[in-house]
Formats: sequence, C-alpha cells, structure tokens
Amino acid sequence: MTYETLLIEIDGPVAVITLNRPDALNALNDKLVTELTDALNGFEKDASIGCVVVTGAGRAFAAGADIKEMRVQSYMDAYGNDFITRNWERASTFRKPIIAAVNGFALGGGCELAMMCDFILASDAAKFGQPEINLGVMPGAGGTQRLTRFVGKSKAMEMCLTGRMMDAAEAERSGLVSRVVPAADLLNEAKAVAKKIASQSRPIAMMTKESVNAAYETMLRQGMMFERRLFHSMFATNDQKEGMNAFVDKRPPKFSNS
Ligand code: DAK
Repeated sequence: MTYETLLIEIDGPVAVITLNRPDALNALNDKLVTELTDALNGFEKDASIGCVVVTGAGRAFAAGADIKEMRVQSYMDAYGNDFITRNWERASTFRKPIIAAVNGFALGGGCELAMMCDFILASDAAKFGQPEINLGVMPGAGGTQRLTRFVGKSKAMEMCLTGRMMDAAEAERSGLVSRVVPAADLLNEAKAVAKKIASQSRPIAMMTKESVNAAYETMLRQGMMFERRLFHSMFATNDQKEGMNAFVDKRPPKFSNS
C-alpha cells in the first residue's frame, strides 16, 4: 500500500501506520482520513495482520482536523458531505486491536482519533487537548463524549471549555492513557505490545476487545450478559482447547486462530 499522507510499515503480524504530514503537525485533512480508512479496511481483511499501531511523524500525533481546509466549509458542505462521519471514525469500528502511540500533540480531532483506538501509549512529550473552543466550535468527532468517559466530567468539561492541554503525566493519572514511556522508546514499546497482542488467538483478542468496548456502550447488566455470552462461545474454539491444554502440558500455546 502506498499513500500520500501515510507511511506504512509491516513488521510480522504488526502494521504501523504513521500519519505523515509533519509540516502541518499531521493535521487531519480529507485525503489523510480517507487514506487512513482505506489502510484500515485493508488490514482488517489481511489475515497476516494481528494488531495495528497508529502514530505520527515529527512532533505531533495529529494537531487536529485541518483548519485551513475546514475553515471555508458552509453548513451544507459539512452536513451534505457528511463531514467527519463519512470517513473519520473507521478506527472506532476496526475489529482487530489498534493502539495509538502518541508521540507529541494530540489535539482536537487528533485526540479524538487517539481515543477511537483501543488504548493509548504516550511518550513523555505527548500533549492532549480539545482546543476547538478557541476556533469558535466544539469537539465534533467524539471529544465531548469519549474524553468525558475517560477522564470524568470535571476534567473533560474544563478541557473542552478552556482548550487547555494536558501533559502525558496528567493524562496517565486521569486514565486517558494506559502508560507513558520515554519518547525515544515509544515506537519500539508500541510494537512490542502489538506483537504480544498479535501472538494471542486472533478471534479471542477480537472478542475481548468487543467485550471491553461494550462497557462503554451498555448498562452494566447488559454488558455482563454480553461478556458471558462471548465467554461461553469461546469454548467452541480450538484456541480455548489449545490454550488450556498448553497450560496443563507446561508448554507455550500454539494458537491456530480458529
Ligand atoms: N490544521 C492545519 N494546520 C495546522 C494545524 C491544524 N489543526 N495545526 C498546526 N498546523 C500547521 C500550522 O499552521 C503551521 O503551518 P505553517 O504556518 O508553518 O504553514 C504548522 O502546522 C506548525 O504549527 P505552528 O507553527 O502553529 O507550531 P507551534 O509549535 O507554534 O504550535 C500547536 C503548535 C499545536 C500548539 C499549534 O499549531 C496549534 O494550536 N494548532 C492547532 C490546534 C487545534 O486548534 N486543533 C484543533 C483543530 S479543530 C466537526 C468535527 C470535528 C472537528 C471540527 C468540526 N464537525 C462535525 C463539523 C474537529 C476540529 C478540530 O480538530
């Protein structure tokens, strides 16, 4: 796959997608999000890929939607062309595990894209924020909803109303990111975590992510029911037999993804 705005690296079962408009701090223009959607569609179908890492080139993950492209849009441009909804949210429906490795600014739509991934690993130079209010708009790709679920109402409200940025340490304290690592180690660490995930049974990893995501979309009782149904169904897989037999035989499991 060759793209204008993305770099793609395949490392065994791990695909690394680098958002690559560093001169514009990887601002998310229509071309980039369309290419990102295309890349994710390809990796979802590609049986050799078990986990995807999304990161950014240079000093940003992504500094938001491309303001220069967006500023001239009318209501009918935005509504008529289904701006955002049409091609922005693929990361949130991607069925395989997907990790955001946030290396620098993750602002506006950049923070929203990171939050669409399954979890965020941050470098110690990362900065998160929803500064849209400074532009006379508000977050429009999930910021008011997902950030609130991650960090709670008080902090999300303060960030959305003031546009203040959060550093990596605060983001970890608040539950927005799973871990902070030194900037120089971020990509290697993200790849190592992705490889570990990709070495598990693919269908079991996919069901596990579905179940964790259900916690954000259902009431507790329905979520528990969903988890229970998926858990029971895992006993129909070869990988459940293999995983448990391997434990008893004191050997590493060899999953067949079936
Ligand atoms: N868009 C376009 N270009 C950007 C950009 C952006 N979001 N962010 C940075 N750039 C460009 C700068 O214009 C500059 O380009 P040149 O001037 O060199 O051509 C280059 O990247 C380097 O940026 P700076 O010179 O500003 O670098 P600094 O280190 O001084 O500052 C910064 C870094 C990240 C603090 C600053 O660049 C900044 O504040 N950037 C904007 C951050 C921001 O406001 N992000 C939110 C964008 S709005 C919607 C749904 C969703 C959205 C909107 C509508 N609907 C459903 C309708 C989403 C909106 C957003 O994400």
